[in-house]
Amino acid sequence: MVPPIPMSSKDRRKRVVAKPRIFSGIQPTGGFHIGNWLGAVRNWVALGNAAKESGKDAFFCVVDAHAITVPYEPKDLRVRIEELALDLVACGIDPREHTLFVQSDVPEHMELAWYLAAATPMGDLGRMTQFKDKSDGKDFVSTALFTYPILMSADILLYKATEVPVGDDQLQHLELARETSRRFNHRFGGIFPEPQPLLTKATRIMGLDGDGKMSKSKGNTIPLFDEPKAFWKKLQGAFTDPNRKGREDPGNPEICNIYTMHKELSTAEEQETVVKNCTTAGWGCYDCKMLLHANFEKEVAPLREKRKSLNVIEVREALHENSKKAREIAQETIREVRESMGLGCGLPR
Ligand code: AQP
Repeated sequence: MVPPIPMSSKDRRKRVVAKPRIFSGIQPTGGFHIGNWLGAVRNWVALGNAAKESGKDAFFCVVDAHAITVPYEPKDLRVRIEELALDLVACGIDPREHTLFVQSDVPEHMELAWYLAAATPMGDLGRMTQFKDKSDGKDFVSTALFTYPILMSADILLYKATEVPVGDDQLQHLELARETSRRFNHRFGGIFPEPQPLLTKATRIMGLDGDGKMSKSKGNTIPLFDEPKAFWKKLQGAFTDPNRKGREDPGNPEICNIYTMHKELSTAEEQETVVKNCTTAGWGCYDCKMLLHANFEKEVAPLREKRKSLNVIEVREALHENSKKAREIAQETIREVRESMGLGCGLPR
């Protein structure tokens, strides 16, 4: 076997032209909620459908290796992976059309994360706000929680993804992935494209308590697939504009989480009605929430029915098949990375 020719500095500076490809992931850390749906997954479905039309690939991943960075129950994890996969399929991610798979079924994610760690300064990880939020006041903080953003960079770069639909909580991590791509290319040769974020209008749905974003681990969520009664009970108690202390106080829709969701789910006319009645105290928050709930129901009721009709064995088999497809691409990237980094004995593994 002839050893690979070392890359010239001109080659290293070469701009990487990658096939347009969408990648995004979601953690199986608890109940799939309206923040995940409005902030990310609804967009995945739209982008996935558009991608199909234009011949672009779309990869969607249940990122179970990320879910073990915080304390968890092993017996619950497999159930959560399966539940989340069903949620995603019910939302419209068709595993026959798109590569929906489970992250740890493709071990190359973890391998690339180690290689990328060699090109990621520790200081960059220390600046990540999600690490600060999730480690603050905890007795046990895993090393994996600190290196989480490297694994996320690996998830994206492994498939040379060019577009990543996320909520704004993930923008900092995505910026690190872009920086890692640049750093790696400069040091070892042009392999990775620079992935671009794709945001929805609902980039941040606040928690029901108004204390930070809606988050599975904070228990401040409305699960998307809750039955209407349970859904309404939670929505009714949701935090709104804090200045509307009484029914007669006019509100400011622009600082109200309920209006953020109206922007995603209600017609332009309905949004106008909401603004008018909120700013003049014509409506109380209850009325505004009633309209929002009705509009949620219009979209979610068919998804809820679809979810009930899904066959879990078929979904599991589809995940398995898709992981094989993902692995083919992943192994090719790893081969390139190992060659450019000078790893291994020189013969194929
Ligand atoms: N509140 C939110 N508003 C808008 N988008 C959100 N996302 C999450 N919460 C909101 C987006 O959903 C996608 C999947 O998120 P994730 O589960 O992988 O991780 P996360 O951002 O950490 O979500 P959670 O619910 O807060 O999970 P835990 O509590 O386990 O950390 C991402 O694109 C995210 O931006």
